[in-house]
Amino acid sequence: MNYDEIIRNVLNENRYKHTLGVVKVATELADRFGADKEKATIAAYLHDYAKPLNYNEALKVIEKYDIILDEETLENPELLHAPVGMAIAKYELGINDEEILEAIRYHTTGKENMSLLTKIIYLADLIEPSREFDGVEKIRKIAYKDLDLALKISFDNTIIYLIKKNMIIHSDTIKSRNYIIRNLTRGKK
Ligand code: DGI
Ligand code: FE
Ligand code: FE
Repeated sequence: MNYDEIIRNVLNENRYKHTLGVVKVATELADRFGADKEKATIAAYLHDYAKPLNYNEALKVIEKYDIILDEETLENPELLHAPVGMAIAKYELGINDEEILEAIRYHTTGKENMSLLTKIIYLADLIEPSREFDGVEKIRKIAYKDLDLALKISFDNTIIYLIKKNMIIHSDTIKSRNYIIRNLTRGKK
């Protein structure tokens, strides 16, 4: 399947450019940390497939494929595109690799015990070259050396951002951070 062509037809120019950046960084990180480069490429291409859908369109996909979601995801249109993207990848594009599906499903919040591929897609999404936010340079540098430390800083950043905006923090975001912190302290002992 030509994922580049699929995505170019689905996303607007900016979102397509973002996606190419995610593909680039995800393959670099896969190289660096020994993940499957082909899976990283496919997950990176497809991760924001559902981004252009509005809330009702997204909900329709969820209902059509009987995807069961928690309330925190359902009440937040920003979060919905990740599980919807997973459903479209699985049921409409025929992706049946569980690792790729997990990486798409959890690319926005992270999850407890993320696979290597999920960590790579989460970080690539955040640090691809067109991303600009305070602290992105620092995460960029650390990501190529220490994935877990880069993730910890990313979760901190996102949670601080959400608090400042008075937004609900998804429990997966909290759980991912807790899990990573346990891992990091264990590594130091
Ligand atoms: O789709 P992208 O823009 O490439 O990036 P993304 O899938 O990481 O989505 C980013 C948005 O998701 C951003 O506005 C912050 C938001 N977000 C991430 N974690 C949480 C969250 N929003 C809420 N409410 N709760 C979270 O835990
Ligand atoms: Fe996204
Ligand atoms: Fe993205």
